[in-house]
Amino acid sequence: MTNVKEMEKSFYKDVLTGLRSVPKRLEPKYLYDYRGSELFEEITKTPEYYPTRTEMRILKKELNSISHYIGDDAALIEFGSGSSEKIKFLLHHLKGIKEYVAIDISESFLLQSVEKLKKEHQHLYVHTVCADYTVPFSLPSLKAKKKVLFFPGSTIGNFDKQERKTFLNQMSTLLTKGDGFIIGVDLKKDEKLLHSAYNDAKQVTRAFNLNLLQRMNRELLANFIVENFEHKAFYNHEEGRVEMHIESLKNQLVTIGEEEVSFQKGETIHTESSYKFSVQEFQNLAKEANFIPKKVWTDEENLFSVHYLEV
Ligand code: AVI
Repeated sequence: MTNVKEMEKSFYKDVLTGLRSVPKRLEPKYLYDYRGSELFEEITKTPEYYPTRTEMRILKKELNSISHYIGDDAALIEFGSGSSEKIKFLLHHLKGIKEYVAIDISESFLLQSVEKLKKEHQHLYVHTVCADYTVPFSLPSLKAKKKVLFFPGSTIGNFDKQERKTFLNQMSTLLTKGDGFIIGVDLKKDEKLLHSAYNDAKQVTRAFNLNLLQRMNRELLANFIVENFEHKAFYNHEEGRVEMHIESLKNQLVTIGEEEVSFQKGETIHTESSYKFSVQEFQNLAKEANFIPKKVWTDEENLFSVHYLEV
């Protein structure tokens, strides 16, 4: 597990390394400070951002089938916040979930959202783990017979090739035979739909991306002038991913702590990749990490998929 102080130190180090590399890049996990997490929640409610809504529809439609795979005495272990409609829905309808573990990088967001869940589900054992799940960590000891990991929202798409391999391998080592993994995976689709999902009319995604500059100003005493930068998101066909960048609108010098970083006009910071997969592509990845694909649920338009894997 990584504690908060260590996370702050590595944020500074990673920012300097990332902004001095060519091309400039920052890890997407840094988009999620408290404000970033709030903005992400807002994105999920925009009409253009179909993944959250579609995944929720799949969970509702397939509740009986999901219940069958989860069984009657399971601990559901969620990566991400405990505030989403999805987890509330599953905890409310699946009586086989006896225990819930919420794992999130943002401690304040995690504690606040889990507090509400505890009140609503007084008979549920609830655990919180503040951790960066992209690095190894351990689970608290659990009472339930079976562990089921829950990784909704296609966050797997935000990992690069090596990271997703490491992540899936790590997940399979947290489990023993018969345990399960429910994972949401965004599907390849029409580029126009993808483009508008990451360039919403209300510009919430823009605010989410540019919040990273404000976060560096707040936490690292940087002096980014936000107006001098712009949000840029597009589908990279060859790579099969939506890329999100922050573009510098002029030549400029920015101070971060004691250090200076220069930007050329048009130069970008690559802040996030969001890979899209076919069902087959994802199942192949899962198999490489020793998972057995047991079931896949999709919506009528084939926008999104939810997979049930076993070890
Ligand atoms: C969290 N993750 C799956 C989102 C995505 O679609 O890649 C993050 C996001 N970035 C911009 N909009 C949403």
